[in-house]
Amino acid sequence: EETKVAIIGAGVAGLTLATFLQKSGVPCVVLERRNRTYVEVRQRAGVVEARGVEMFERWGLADKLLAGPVAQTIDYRVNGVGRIFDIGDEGDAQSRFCTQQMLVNNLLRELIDAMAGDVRFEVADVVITNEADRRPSVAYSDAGGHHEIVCGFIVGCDADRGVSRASIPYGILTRYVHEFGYAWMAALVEAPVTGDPIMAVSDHGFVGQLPRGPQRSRYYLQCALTDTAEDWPEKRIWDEIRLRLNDDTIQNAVVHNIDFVPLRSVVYAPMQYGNLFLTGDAAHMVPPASAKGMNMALYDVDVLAQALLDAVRNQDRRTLDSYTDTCLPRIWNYQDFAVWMTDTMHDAGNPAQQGTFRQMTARSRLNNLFASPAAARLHGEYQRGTN
Ligand code: RFL
Repeated sequence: EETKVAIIGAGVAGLTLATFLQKSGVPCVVLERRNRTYVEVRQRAGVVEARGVEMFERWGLADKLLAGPVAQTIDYRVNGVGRIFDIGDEGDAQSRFCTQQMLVNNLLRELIDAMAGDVRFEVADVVITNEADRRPSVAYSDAGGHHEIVCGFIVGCDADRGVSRASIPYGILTRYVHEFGYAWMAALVEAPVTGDPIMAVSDHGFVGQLPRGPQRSRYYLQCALTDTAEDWPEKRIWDEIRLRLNDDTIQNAVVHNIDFVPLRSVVYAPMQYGNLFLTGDAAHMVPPASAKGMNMALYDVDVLAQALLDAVRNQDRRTLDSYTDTCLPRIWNYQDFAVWMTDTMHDAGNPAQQGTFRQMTARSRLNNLFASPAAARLHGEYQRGTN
């Protein structure tokens, strides 16, 4: 069996790439280890930044894939006192509300149901062959047996624990990592965001509340790296939310699930080896405080899809060869933004975290967003993903 591009992983990166290629007439196959339902119900990010919206518009897919407008504001609170930051638009596209789950579902519908794209679920034992003197290929097994697909290019969209990055020989990649030393407890609850999305620092630690649909929101609470579900019974979740937001009027609501996310930043470089290319979480991760992980994955896909089109249509590999060099400067820029957001939101809160000196400088930094038009403008650019 043959195809042009074999894509490992049907997350947001793999499905977006496959949809762009399929729409452009480039044959591709997506291999996913989970079943379709699992992929459909996985919930994470909430907003496609303005740059991502512009990208989907350029590929002619924005209205098919993205939902409507979202608040272009963030309520930054310190010990319960909020100030509304306006992300602004400066004439470019506006970010749109579109949970990752909604985007993935729309991509699946568009790619599989509307365009007859080839996505194979529940595959196992994916083995990548990517050697200079052989045609690239991907072998896998499923309920029907063992299969091999010979291809021109392989794209690893299988996130941090996938097989793609692991297939690259030792010594080729450099891993750059920063551990923040704390985690987030993420709770999906049956209560909407009633005002603006909230990012709140307090003497008791960080709490954020972000929209996840008309009825739901996601609360994030700073916690210890060692915390487990046993440390967070429902009563404690709501007590801590009221305490950190300094708001006794918040009512308990249904908690659908909780998750623990260690805050960590990682970059692997280069993002390519031979005919294998890495995108999204397979190549880099940022802490969710930045709300950039999915958006950074979409950027990689935008660059790589165009480069693959050049290679397949025009036999011109130059943009493909410079894929890493094109992506890395922006990745480091948004890694820096993620560190800024994460440090500011946590240092400015609980002084036990980094000491009172760091608390005061972090609060000053946050204050600058409202005191300095230059600081506000840069922050708006990062939020929109346009710089
Ligand atoms: P995904 O979405 O994890 O998809 C990877 C896919 O690969 C499959 N896979 C394999 N398939 C075949 N063979 C194998 N050996 C395989 N190994 C893995 C997996 O089953 C899966 O289907 O990675 P991708 O496409 O790179 O997308 C990255 C984003 O999902 C991620 O960066 C974001 O979710 C990060 N993120 C957020 N990003 C934002 O832009 N804004 C946010 O507000 C935001 N909030 C979040 C987040 C991530 C979170 N978690 C769970 C870490 C909130 C949370 C809590």
